[in-house]
Amino acid sequence: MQRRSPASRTRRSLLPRPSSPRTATLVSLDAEAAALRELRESLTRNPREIPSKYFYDDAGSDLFEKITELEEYYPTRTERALLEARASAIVASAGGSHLTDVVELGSGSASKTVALLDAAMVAGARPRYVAVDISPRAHQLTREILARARPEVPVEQVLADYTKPLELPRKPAGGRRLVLFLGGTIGNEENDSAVKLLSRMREHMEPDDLFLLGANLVTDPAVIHLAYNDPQGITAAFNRNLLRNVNAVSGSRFDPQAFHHHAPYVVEKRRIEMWLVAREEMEVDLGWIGTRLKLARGEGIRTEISRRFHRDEVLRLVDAAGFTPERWIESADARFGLALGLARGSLRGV
Ligand code: SAH
Ligand code: AVI
Repeated sequence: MQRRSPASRTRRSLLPRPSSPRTATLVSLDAEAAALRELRESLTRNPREIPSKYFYDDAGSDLFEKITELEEYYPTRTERALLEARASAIVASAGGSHLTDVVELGSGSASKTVALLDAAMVAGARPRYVAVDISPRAHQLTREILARARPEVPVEQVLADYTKPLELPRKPAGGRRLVLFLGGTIGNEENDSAVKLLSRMREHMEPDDLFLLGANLVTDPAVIHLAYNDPQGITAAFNRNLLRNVNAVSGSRFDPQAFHHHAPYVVEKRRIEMWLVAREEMEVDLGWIGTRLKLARGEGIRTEISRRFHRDEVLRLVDAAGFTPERWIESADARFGLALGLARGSLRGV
């Protein structure tokens, strides 16, 4: 239970104190004010929520990388294998030697993207890679991975929240752009915001540029459940760490250990829901969010949805966002799919 009033602290800056060993994932002072409003609004919603982008402070990005290496977490290796097997076909659809620009949203460490950059170079293209991510740590991992693996590829990094209006480096004239949204991250959005997000991506593309979307597919509920309930507790640590980031961003005083990780697969909604559930009744000082949060024992805060799709749902999303579905690539175990969409001239379907 946290009871110190925010008034007893000096509110000099919303940025973490210089001595703080943690990095809050905020981009600007405007973003700080917006984050406090967003947290207040989401924490007072029914059910209470914290947006999943708050997972990704430095520690959260490192924990996510650990998750991707877990035996139980199948999506990353499944998508990696698909990308490696089909990279040259994807690059051919994206313009082959005319491909000048690979842009990735929520790029993380970008370790899977290397296969596509390689295929582009084999096709005779010399693409620039533009990585967009909210996490400075993810960008650092990308720099390390690409400097080691493909030092010849020029890399530009955009530290930004892709749910907000986004400025990207201009596409080189006359070239083709390939936009990537991988990892199944689209499944972290409800339908309306998924279409909105993909439509925003379409705005950064010209007709005939290619969009590649990775999506988790409906499969055995037990397999899905285990992927978010690993016995090592890495996903639980990732979930609780979100509260540390929220504390750093907002001056709130959540005690992560006072919550347990709860991640059921909700069959009828075809999605994992990640929750942090209060072990005891508590009242949390929300710092600069400007209020206190009362939670009953057993009351939860939802931190993420992770949807599983049927192929046609993915293709409908792609179409609704202004892309003509061009190709569908699915893993042999039917757990993961890649949809390729060509940017349409008119935005039919939006
Ligand atoms: N695409 C990578 C990483 C997936 S994890 C992969 O497939 O492994 C999700 C990534 O998206 C994280 O790196 C996180 O920092 C980033 N992210 C989440 N929400 C974001 C947002 N609103 N804006 C920008 N990046 C975001
Ligand atoms: C980034 N996103 C696609 C991951 C997922 O599986 O929904 C985040 C994650 N949450 C728990 N484990 C991984």
